Amino acid sequence: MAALFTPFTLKDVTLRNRIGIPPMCQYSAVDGVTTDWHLAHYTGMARGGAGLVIVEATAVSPEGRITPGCTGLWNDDQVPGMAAIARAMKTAGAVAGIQIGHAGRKASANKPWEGDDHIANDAPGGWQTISPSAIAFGGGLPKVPTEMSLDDIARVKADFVSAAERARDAGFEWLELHFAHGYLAQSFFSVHANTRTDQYGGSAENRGRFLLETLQAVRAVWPENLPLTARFGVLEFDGRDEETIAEAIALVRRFKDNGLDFLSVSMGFSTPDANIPWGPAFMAPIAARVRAETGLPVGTAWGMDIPADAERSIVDGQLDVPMMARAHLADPHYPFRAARELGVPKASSVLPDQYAYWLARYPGPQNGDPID
Ligand code: 8CM
Repeated sequence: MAALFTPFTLKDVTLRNRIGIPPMCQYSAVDGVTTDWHLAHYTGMARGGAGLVIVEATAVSPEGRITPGCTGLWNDDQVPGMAAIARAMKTAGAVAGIQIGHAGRKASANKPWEGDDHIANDAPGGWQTISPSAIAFGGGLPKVPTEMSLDDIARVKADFVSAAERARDAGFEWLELHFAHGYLAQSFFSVHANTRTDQYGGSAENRGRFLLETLQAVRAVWPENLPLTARFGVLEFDGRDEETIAEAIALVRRFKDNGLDFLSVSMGFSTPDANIPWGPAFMAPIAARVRAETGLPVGTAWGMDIPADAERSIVDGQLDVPMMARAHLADPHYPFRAARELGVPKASSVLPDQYAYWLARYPGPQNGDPID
């Protein structure tokens, strides 16, 4: 049996295989409330056979949305739509995950296909952003954020807790804290974004404080028997990566000591000047180092789409859950394709009976063998 199609258990949750779908924003919500688009999108991917499907970056407060079309869990009206999505994904056999986050200085932007740039504060969808320090990201995101006060920091941590409670009430079983990609939490950790001189800036310990305190606060309300995870950028590809990785690994050890169960290893995206070595499975060795030096199970997205690469990452002990994002946009039944490529017997059995039976039932068109 291919390792990619072996189960993975974390706390009381078992993924039917190692295929994870990381969060992918759909920019299709209205006032943070999901629409028919989301229900069909997530249900379709769950029916495709993945073990874990993580719902897109969902804002803990209105000003924490990346775009005005992002989903939210800052009020109770947003729960029923998310509950329907979690239910449908579980019925399809996937573990229902969700990422909660705050976009910080990258918030208040247009949809990627409508510019991907900041919306002026006085235009519809524009709002004043917040961040650890009053430093703009740059490029197409030039708005200078307001430096957060200690009250702001306490409020956002409380917003994470409320959103986690709503995610729990909606029936999600895997919670991912968004500590990556240059959004608010990553900005606290990053020297590119944080020049504070109080207890939330300066040393690596201080720059990690917001992340650690948020994790601790969420752990107190997230059920002990369910995985609490984070996506965290452990390097920036900015020329000082060895230092950043060492600081990040020290922080991840503290996350683990405070109840983190799994890390989705990613990049910081805190500077527009990063030099990212895109390529097949390029993050896998970095994730493997985090796994080896922290003892936490890990996943990573980014270039994991080739089934043989994903398989090797598990066999070689680099990753526990490789994540494939855009591969599932191209083909929501990607796990079926991966199973066929890896020679899994009765590959169609990774799909629901409603599909699998018919794929195996009749001779296929090419050589007379059934499609699986
Ligand atoms: C969009 C494109 C690419 C990314 C992203 C997003 C949105 C949120 C995020 O990451 O965390 O890597």
